[in-house]
Amino acid sequence: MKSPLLTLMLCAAGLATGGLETVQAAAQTVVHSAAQAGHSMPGMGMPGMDMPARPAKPLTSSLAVKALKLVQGWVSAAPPGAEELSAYVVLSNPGKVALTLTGVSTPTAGSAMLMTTARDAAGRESMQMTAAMKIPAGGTLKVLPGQAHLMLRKFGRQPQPGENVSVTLRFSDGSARTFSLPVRKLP
Ligand SMILES: [Cu+2]
Repeated sequence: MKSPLLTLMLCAAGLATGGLETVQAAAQTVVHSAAQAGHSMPGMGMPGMDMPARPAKPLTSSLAVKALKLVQGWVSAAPPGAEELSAYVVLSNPGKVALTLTGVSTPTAGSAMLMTTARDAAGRESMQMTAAMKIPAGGTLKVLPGQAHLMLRKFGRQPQPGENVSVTLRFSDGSARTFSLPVRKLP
């Protein structure tokens, strides 16, 4: 693990092919037992991983963050009983200043985190929590299936297809932007 913040997560697909070997050394290994639509992380008690449901401070956006464009964004509907949902966004940054996404929160879920996804040569998928995602000046950040996701956990009531989820993204310049993302069923 590169940082104590990073927690290696392994999907069920990886387990089926013996993927556990690759993560034995990780202090905090979490098994994703559900399909891609929703992650189930039984017994997940990792202090410090969770973000508060609502930011403590009023939200303000810098000009650079205000200029960000949401190219696309949605929340993947999960099967009944799933404890987690993935949200996806594509953000383009028309400005001359690079921005860094540092956090996510939503009133819909008790906690949320940024995660990257990687697939190894054997096709095993693993996920890692990450503290930052860069949006280059004049560039685009793609938080899309197979690359990354915003993981939302701890629902009072699971959001359903057709509903919208308000998702607040926070940035390293202290700014935040809130987007309303539709809940979509997986194809
Ligand atoms: Cu995940």
